[in-house]
Amino acid sequence: MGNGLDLITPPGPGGVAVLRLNDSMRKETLARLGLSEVPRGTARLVRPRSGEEVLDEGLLVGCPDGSLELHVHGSPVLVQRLLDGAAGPDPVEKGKSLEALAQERVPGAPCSSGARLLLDQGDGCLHKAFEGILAGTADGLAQELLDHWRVQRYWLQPMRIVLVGQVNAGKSTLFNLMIGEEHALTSSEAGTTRDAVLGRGHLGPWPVDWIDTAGERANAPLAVERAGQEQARQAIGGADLILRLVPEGDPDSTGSPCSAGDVPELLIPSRGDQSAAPLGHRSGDPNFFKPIDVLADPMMARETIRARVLGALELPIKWRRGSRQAALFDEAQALALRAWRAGNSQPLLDLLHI
Ligand SMILES: Nc1nc2c(ncn2[C@@H]2O[C@H](COP(=O)(O)OP(=O)(O)O)[C@@H](O)[C@H]2O)c(=O)[nH]1
Ligand SMILES: [Mg+2]
Repeated sequence: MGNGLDLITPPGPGGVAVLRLNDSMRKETLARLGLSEVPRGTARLVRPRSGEEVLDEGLLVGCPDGSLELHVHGSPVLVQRLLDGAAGPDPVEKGKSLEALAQERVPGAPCSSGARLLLDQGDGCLHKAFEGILAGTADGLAQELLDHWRVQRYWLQPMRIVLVGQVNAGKSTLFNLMIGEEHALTSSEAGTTRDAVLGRGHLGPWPVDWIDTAGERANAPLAVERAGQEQARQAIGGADLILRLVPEGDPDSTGSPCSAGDVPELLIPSRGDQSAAPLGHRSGDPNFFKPIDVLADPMMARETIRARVLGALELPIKWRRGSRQAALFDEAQALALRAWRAGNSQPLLDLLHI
């Protein structure tokens, strides 16, 4: 089998890696990575996948000569995952043990808790647990693994929170606060943030990828700003939560131009300095609290966001995992356990290559 993707930037760590799609396998490669064509001379923000897992956010570029290029972050681990993903069958089908799968994901873990979890499974903890479950000697363990997966999966795949709201709602100011550095351009000039910007932060024990988006202005005057809004809609597709900032005193700020599907949305009143009448009273919505004021009281704003986001995702404020404890590390494992509970052991047997 040929390569679906060729790396055309030098191998090794780099800011950006460029992968060219092999023309003869273009259709299969796009399908394997969960992507679709882009017209010649255009580019689109995309999230290539390996099975259920989103590998990265990058650009799919339709080059003037008709070829397609994928521009992604230049980590060697990521590039290898993309090359593997484009090459075809997933690792389970290739016959890798659970231990090997866990070990190879350690370098890509987004936090030390995730890396430790993977190291334990690399030592065989999950394998033993699955054997016990299949043998009927591990009462309650399947439920415990599933309960923990709901929470611990964010140690392996940071939660993605997209900031949306009208222009000047304070999205970029909050984004900078949550990632702890000046990153996104903030300005009172409406329409300053034109691209979706991604930054890593933490909420309690959980790594978070924050995505700052262009504001929502109907009839945005510049094509580049409209393109930014399109990026926002795409970013929402794979998000765990939409955080909508609603500036105080904004009469029609509860409209929802972004189509969110089943992604939960959290409303946070923002720019508390502007309020004449608190929005919470006006809307009658019990979910509205005192607005945050990121400039006047950043600590309180951070604390409010942490409490409300963790609450919305039903996550605990603190979480400790016992050492050498079995844990799921892939959605396919959760699916296999659910199938087992429904009376079908085959997916679980497949994971153990029995
Ligand atoms: N007083 C006050 N000003 C804010 C707050 N958040 C943002 N701003 C200001 O509002 C303007 C727009 O903020 P920005 O973050 O760029 O909004 P965005 O368009 O939603 O990204 C900037 O001048 C910010 O300094 C806040 O909580 N309080
Ligand atoms: Mg902005």
